[in-house]
Amino acid sequence: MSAERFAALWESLSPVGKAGDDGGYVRHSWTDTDLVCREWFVEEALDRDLEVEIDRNGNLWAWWGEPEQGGAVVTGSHLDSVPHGGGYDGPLGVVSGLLAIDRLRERGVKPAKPVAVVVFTEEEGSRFGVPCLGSRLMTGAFDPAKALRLRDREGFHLAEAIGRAGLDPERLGPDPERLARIGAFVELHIEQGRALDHLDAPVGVASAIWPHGRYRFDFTGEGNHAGTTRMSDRHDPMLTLAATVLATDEVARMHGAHATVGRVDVAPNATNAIASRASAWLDARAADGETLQKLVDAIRQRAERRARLDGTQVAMATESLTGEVAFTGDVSRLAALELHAPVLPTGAGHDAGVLAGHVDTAMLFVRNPTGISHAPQESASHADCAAGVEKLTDLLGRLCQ
Ligand code: HGY
Ligand code: MN
Ligand code: MN
Repeated sequence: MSAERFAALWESLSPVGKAGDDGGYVRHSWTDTDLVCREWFVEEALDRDLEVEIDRNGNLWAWWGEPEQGGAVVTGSHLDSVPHGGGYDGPLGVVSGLLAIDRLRERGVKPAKPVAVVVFTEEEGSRFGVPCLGSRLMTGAFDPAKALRLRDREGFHLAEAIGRAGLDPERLGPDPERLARIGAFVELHIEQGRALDHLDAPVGVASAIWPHGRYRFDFTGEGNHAGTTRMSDRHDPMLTLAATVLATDEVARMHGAHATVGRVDVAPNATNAIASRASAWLDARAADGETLQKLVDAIRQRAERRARLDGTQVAMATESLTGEVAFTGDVSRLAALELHAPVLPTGAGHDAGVLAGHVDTAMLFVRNPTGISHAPQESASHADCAAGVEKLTDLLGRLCQ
């Protein structure tokens, strides 16, 4: 696969959802932009004589062979992005999956098992707040009734959003039959770090995904006039929020973990009013579950201690929690042995992490020279992307024959 050939397919999708002059992408699930991305996928799949279907949770599947046969070798990823994210996180796995099918055919591979490319919906959780929602619903890892009540920042319910796309919200839920038909899942993804750059390797194999959780902190205080309220009379939730953000940074460093507050919401959010309430979302990740729990407990305790000082109240709710994923199955071992590529862990979550609990799963990473992700500066050379397609083709070829 040449870099030029990879670029040809890549550039047929890359203009979709590019937002503003920062070069970032805004591709949120079930929006018009997402529907254009989904149409792009369907067209590319039909151009390859693949059978396209949308499952009860809105995930898209493009089949080479009959799914009913079982033991399917599935690859793919997601097309949604974080707000103003990079263009490779997700789409690289989908484009590479389509090109790997082209390459398998060119190599004369006659699969003994069905092969599919999947697009999981709402992987980033950027619109409805739960990451890997499509794969979690399929595997029964998330309650469909709870999912229907999820709302985006404009108050739109998931049920309305998927209904608008023609799906029946009542059908949302576990899909054990579909899951049972998958023999192996391989997700190719841009590396969200610089390990491969440091190792001077274009492609790597995942060893593990760190456990990670998302938590919502709600701080309540006393709204009042910014100009007439004495400092000693205030109960300002912004102070408790600010102390919690600083504690997050300090505690994460002490635990050798990664913890971030990247999203806040303040009311009434007025220049001349002391906030009455504020919310902050914590993204916390650590190399093991015990460290993650200690990290989050320590942050919560620091928030509660500061709240007593400020005369405010704080409440923390867990929005999602994903345990550690170790890629130790046959498919990962095969990848590590046959692809002659370095093996490395990641702190980023993926649908592969959700499927790993049910199906023999592996992940391949493609070098990201900036190491940046979830931001417009995310990048990968098309030569490395082409190398990723070849390695993915190698692995899928071994798995489907
Ligand atoms: O947040 C993550 O780790 C993933 O990119 N959704
Ligand atoms: Mn991501
Ligand atoms: Mn991703």
